[in-house]
Amino acid sequence: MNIIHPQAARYRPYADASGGWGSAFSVMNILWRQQALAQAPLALFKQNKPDGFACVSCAWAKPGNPHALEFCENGAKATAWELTSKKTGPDFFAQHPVSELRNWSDYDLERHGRLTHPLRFDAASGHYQAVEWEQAYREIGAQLRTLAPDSVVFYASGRASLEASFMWQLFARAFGTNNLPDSSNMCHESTSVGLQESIGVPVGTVTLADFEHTDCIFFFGQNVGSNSPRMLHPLQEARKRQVPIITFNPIRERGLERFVNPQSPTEMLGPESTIISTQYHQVKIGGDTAAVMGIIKALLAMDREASAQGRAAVLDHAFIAQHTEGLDSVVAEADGHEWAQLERRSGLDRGAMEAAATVYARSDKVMIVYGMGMTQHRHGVQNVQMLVNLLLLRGNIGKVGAGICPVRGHSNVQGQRTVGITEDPAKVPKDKLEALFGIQVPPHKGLATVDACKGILDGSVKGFIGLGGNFLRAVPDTSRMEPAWEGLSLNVQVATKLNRTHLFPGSNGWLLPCLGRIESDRQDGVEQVYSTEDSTGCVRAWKGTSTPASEHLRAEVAIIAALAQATLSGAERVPWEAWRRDYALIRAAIAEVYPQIFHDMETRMWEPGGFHRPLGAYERKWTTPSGKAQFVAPQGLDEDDDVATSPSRRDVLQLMTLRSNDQFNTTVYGYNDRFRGVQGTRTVIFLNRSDIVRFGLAAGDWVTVRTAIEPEVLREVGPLQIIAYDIPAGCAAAYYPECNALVPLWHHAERSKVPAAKSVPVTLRKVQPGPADLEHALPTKDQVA
Ligand SMILES: Nc1nc2c(c(=O)[nH]1)N[C@H]1C(S)=C(S)[C@@H](COP(=O)(O)OP(=O)(O)OC[C@H]3O[C@@H](n4cnc5c(=O)[nH]c(N)nc54)[C@H](O)[C@@H]3O)O[C@H]1N2
Ligand SMILES: Nc1nc2c(c(=O)[nH]1)N[C@H]1C(S)=C(S)[C@@H](COP(=O)(O)OP(=O)(O)OC[C@H]3O[C@@H](n4cnc5c(=O)[nH]c(N)nc54)[C@H](O)[C@@H]3O)O[C@H]1N2
Ligand SMILES: [Mo]
Repeated sequence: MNIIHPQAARYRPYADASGGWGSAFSVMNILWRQQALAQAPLALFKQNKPDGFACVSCAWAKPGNPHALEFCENGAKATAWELTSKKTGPDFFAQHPVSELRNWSDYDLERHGRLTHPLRFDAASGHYQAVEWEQAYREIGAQLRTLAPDSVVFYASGRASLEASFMWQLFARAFGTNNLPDSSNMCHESTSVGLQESIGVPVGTVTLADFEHTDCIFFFGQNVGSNSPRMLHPLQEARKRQVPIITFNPIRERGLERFVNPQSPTEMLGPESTIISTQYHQVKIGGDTAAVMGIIKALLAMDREASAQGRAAVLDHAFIAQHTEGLDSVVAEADGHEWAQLERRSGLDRGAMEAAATVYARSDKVMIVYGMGMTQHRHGVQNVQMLVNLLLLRGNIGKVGAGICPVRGHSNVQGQRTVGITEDPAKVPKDKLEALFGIQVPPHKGLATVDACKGILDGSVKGFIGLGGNFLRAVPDTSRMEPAWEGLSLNVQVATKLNRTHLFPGSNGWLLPCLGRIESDRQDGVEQVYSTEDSTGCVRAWKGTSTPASEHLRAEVAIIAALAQATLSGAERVPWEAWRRDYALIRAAIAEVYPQIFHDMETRMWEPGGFHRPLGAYERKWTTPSGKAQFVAPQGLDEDDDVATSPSRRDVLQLMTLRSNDQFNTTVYGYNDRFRGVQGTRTVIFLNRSDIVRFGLAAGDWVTVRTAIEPEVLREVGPLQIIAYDIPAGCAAAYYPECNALVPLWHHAERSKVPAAKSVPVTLRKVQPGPADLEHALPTKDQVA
């Protein structure tokens, strides 16, 4: 069953800038609703500060010299959500059987508050019941030992600290498997694959300091106002220096248009807002490869003309000759496409692409920021590589103020990969791990997210342990995954809040409640600190300060140590218990395994802003097989091979699944998407006016949405209410995770296997929602307050 609670939409285009009073009200509102006023306001002063905690929301860099209040609207919501005084304890579970909770919305499940006790699912009664920690560890360990190592999946969601993550991968490998999927498999794996091949590093090359020196910023498919709002401050500063910002996005995201700094009294009281984007190009969904090809075509034309007229070159030929390889293939592609073709594929006119090229050519230091609008496509890796191609043309990598800037999702998702969470044993220092810890790293690849899902579907995966996350709700193909998930013989979830994944416990389901990162972590009475790596490769230390939600909570490090001890034979040489008592010992081990990155970590992690991990590309040392940065020609301009086979089908729209301004992934804070003008609902679909009319529909009508590929499998979501929106014809948008049932598991990016959640071919069917549906249609007061 795909859980969806239709609610009638109220829609009024948002007239204000992002930030501003709307943002301040929204923060106050959630503090109130979550009954978080006891701890959260104080905690907010510690957020992203040297003596405080790393925001549990996004991965954007935290400056070394923070503002008095270094947080954004959505970071404050995340803090309130974690520090809520509401509890979901044993009495809650005694009252509500799991079968009943399956009818609850994501919002209702999480807003009930923090999990307080370790719980085991009791199949006979259908309820979760409280157990003692020691019993949980013992029984989980015993059950794990009965399973073949490669039939167990160790998932990590990208929040856990470097310390916990390092222990996690060691636990999995000591157990005998590389089955280490993490949330980046649904997120920036296209980046890891694409950048590694193009410039020899799997991560971005831009740091916060680059924003102070850049003279042009491109934005592709990233919604800064909702998903990394703290970045609006450096953007605003850049705009004050007249730095042009050129955006490519199918919809006009408010945060990319105008911003009022909610922490500036003069801006809050005055009429001024900062215009963020100086050019805004509403590219078609999946049209970016064509758009960038158009920019490159225009640059080549300018360069040829300059050369013919004896003027200074437009391309950086010296850089290209010394540092790169493969330009010819890209030039051939650009020459091989007519403008009309590029216009049709991108949805932009030639003038728009030339305008972007002109500003690009005028600027010495250009950076490109991008997000899920690029990576979550069938050609997600190619999209990323096209951006690198554009940067390389004028030497915009390895130069202050320039570079590539993927905006990572979770606060430590990048760091988890750095300390070994990956399914590919070739990416970890196998010899060191084996010599230091007396383990055998399995030589064969393990399962990443999509393959783990396949294993769950075909029954070969039998055990699943999740370190955070709401896996079952975040992955594609909900309607096929949920029943298959029940076939798991062991299902262990380490979590802070109840979510839908927990409601499919299988025969042995465990729910282990952990401390959040904002909470003070004391082991045997001694305060512990932890570390993370942000989106710009900066590693730094943090400390939780608030009183834990329950005395029964355990730290993630402690849970992993205990599970490992209960499961493994003890023949390996991992000092689990000593590590639990003193996290500095874990950091020492990390530094021993990865000395180049983490040497002297214990002192360097306290430097203002943290220390930056060394990156070859930053210094123009290209760790690619050729020793050069690689231009990579795209295979074609088509967004999606699945749909390209049926160009005659004009009833098919490309659907992107988006986050609202009131959610963190599958955590739904509320039902307002303020910047997009939607109030009181998430069951909407944004459509272009011509498409609405063409299909004989009207704004306000209800439709079901059906996946238009693989017709033998029915994938359908609805009813959703139509909002007429400023979105290119042929494109549609609706919310994630409600629409995940529409994404076929196999519909993922080539090579990176990131689910193509931003381009799902769909058709619409008008429906009249019946009275049963409308029972849920009126949002409760609480939801819209
Ligand atoms: N408050 C908050 N912050 C978050 C999160 C959250 O849910 N809430 N999630 C975190 C995580 S894990 C991640 S990965 C990031 C996600 O942050 P984003 O990368 O911003 O992800 P999305 O919200 O999915 O939005 C993607 C943007 O891409 C655009 N887009 C879609 N398709 C295309 C396309 O084909 N071309 C172009 N050019 N644009 C396109 C959409 O219109 C949208 O603006 O944010 C992190 N931060
Ligand atoms: N259709 C579609 N699907 C998508 C996406 C999309 O854009 N469209 N985006 C994808 C992306 S980019 C991502 S990253 C995924 C992520 O999707 P999710 O798995 O939803 O990510 P989380 O925010 O990690 O999961 C939330 C849960 O983590 C638990 N949690 C919170 N804090 C902690 C903590 O400190 N420790 C522990 N152990 N648990 C904690 C809580 O129980 C909470 O319910 O979704 C992906 N799925
Ligand atoms: Mo993500």
